[in-house]
Amino acid sequence: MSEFRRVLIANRGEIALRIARACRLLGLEAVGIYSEADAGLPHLRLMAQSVCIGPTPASASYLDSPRILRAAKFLGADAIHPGYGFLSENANFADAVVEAGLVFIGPSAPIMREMGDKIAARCHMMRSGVPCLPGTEGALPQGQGDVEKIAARIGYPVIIKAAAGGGGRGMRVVPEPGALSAAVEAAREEARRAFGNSAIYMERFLSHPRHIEIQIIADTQGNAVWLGARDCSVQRRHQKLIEEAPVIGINPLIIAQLGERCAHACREMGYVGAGTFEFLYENESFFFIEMNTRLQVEHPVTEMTTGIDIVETQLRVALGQPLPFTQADVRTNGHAIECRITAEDPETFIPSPGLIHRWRPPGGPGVRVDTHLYDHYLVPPHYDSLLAKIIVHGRNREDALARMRAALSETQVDGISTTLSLHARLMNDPAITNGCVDVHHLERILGVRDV
Ligand code: MV4
Repeated sequence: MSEFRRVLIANRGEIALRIARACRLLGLEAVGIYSEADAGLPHLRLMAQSVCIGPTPASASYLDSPRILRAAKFLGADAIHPGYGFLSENANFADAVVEAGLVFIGPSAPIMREMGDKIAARCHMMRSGVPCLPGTEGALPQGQGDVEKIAARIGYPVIIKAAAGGGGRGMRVVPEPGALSAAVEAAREEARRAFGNSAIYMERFLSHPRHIEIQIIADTQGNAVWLGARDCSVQRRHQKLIEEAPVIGINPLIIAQLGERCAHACREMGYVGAGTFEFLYENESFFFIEMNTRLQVEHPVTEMTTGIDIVETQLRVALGQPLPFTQADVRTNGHAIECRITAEDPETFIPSPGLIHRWRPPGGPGVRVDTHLYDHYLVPPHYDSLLAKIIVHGRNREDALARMRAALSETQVDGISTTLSLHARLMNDPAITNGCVDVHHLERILGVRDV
């Protein structure tokens, strides 16, 4: 029923290569698509076959669902892996894939749709026993009096978020009652314009949280396990720069309890595939904010600490195989850190596409590089600026930091600006080396404000 042999990888860059490798590992054929800007990329050599699906803009290529489905038919694919970004969390795409008689490598479309609606996701988690912030039960009602009562019950400061938002889009902090009605009206209007859905909700605002997330994976037999937690607090404008596993400075028993609740929620909803529960952590408490129904950029730190190949496991569960491990088999070993090297100015973060004359990746014990780069690679200006993920694993956090410093100092990207030098600086930042920074730390040390 869910058997497949040929997987269309509906993505580009490092993650397309990562998924192609996992396909090969399992004896599956990977087939690829590329836009005009990406013609001739070497990762396509790992594909049994690939086709150009359209012009450079993502809207006419990597985001064009009908074109991707036509390419899948043409290439004889019987499954589609969406990677991250692009169509990976688009429930209508997942529906269309299944409608076309193909396997979508991810959870079912209804679950994607429910988790994509941040109000529905929050309500679902409250019912499942996953801790949530004090806030609205469902959508914020229309009446001004009701809204004021709700905010007073939650307690100021509050934050207003769009149901169709997520990832930091469409949020508004309200510090005191006098600012409430204007913020609610503005948030509704903005949500309607940006997402075509004016539904908004309200939560207690946390001013200095850490961003902690739990990786889960589940099969079609009703097994779900959590694979540890990651700390992704080092970010700027909702773009993560550094991620690590395990999480330090929080009682592992509390994290295990949280992980169990996430796995339980997955069993309850019949979740299949990889997923991530995102939490804010402040004053010794965890609060659910969002669930991601896709493979994430930072999955390697979990792979390095658990020894589990998450992409291989995604393919296995999509094939209908049971998880090849139980919760008791999952142990975390040592410490892993990932630095995202992007084609951006290390101070202004202005994108810096262009020709890379020379690419010298780092190596050595405990060093992994996930990248699609090669000498003379031309970074196109049209897509996200991720060039390479440098991931290190060490016996402990100190050891991992030392390995990352060495790996960064060895890495060479000539021809364009990259964030390599910023990462080298961050690996010597006392707050980061001590650990436990909050989500505003990076902007604080860079001297700018977000939110
Ligand atoms: C919050 C918050 C404080 N309080 N919610 C931003 C991304 C989106 N996933 C949720 N976000 C936040 N939600 C409450 N109730 C602060 C943030 C936030 C943030 C969260 C995670 C990682 C980085 C962040 C940067 C700024 C704000």
